[in-house]
Amino acid sequence: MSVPIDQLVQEFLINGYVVFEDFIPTRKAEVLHGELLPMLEKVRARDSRVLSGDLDTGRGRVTEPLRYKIETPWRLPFSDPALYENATVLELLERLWGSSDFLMSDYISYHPCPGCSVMNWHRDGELFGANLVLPVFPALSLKIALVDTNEQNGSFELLPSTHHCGVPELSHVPGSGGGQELNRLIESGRYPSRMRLDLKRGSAYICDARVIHRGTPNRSDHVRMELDIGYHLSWYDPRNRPLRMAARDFQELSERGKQLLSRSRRVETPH
Ligand SMILES: O=C(O)CCC(=O)C(=O)O
Repeated sequence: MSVPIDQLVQEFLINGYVVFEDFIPTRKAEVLHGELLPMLEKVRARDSRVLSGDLDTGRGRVTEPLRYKIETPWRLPFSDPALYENATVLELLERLWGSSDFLMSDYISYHPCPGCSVMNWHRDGELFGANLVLPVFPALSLKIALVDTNEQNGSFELLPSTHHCGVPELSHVPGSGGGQELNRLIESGRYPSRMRLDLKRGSAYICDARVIHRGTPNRSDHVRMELDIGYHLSWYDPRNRPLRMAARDFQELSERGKQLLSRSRRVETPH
């Protein structure tokens, strides 16, 4: 984490992604992994496309065959400020967005399990209009690898710098199925910049939501688990379910934490 902030800003603006090596210690990643495994078992057992289950023990859904998404409960080890309030990450976001008026939008984890297949090439963030390209998308996620990621377990594959590409032919509304056309285009052409983000357990990355990317097949014997912490500029509505936390937990946050989580839903029992 000793890369100068100016360099991180430039790398992100040019490549559309940035990596934080050794973002958390391996041991911390192992503990998070261990907490999530039984939650994943519950979500897998239901195998429902509809979000279901108890937040504390495993609320989630299947997004594609053998790919699961789980909501993160606000309790330790997940509520550790080292995960969501990292000074370098917050400074990077502030520099990229030119504002400190941003919030945490959601907190989830992804679980591509052994046997899952390749995804369509797609974008997670829509273009706001044909040929209109904002320098940085107003919602960005910090993804923390909880296992080493590699070709065997289906690491994230991307076409760097494609967030700059606003031609309507490469647009689709995320989640609309329009990604099939984009997938056909990429699969039938020559794009030598194609690369994988192979990360060490505990390393993290942020990728602009418009970068063209996909998850690849998991041919290993283990889940390629990652935590995903979403941030967004306050004017942008990421249409996520608000984070739920006990009112007393909110009171214990730092001042910055209170600002980041100011749109969380305070409840008696968060489950
Ligand atoms: O498996 C991955 O890392 C990528 C997942 C992905 O592209 C998505 O959920 O939009």
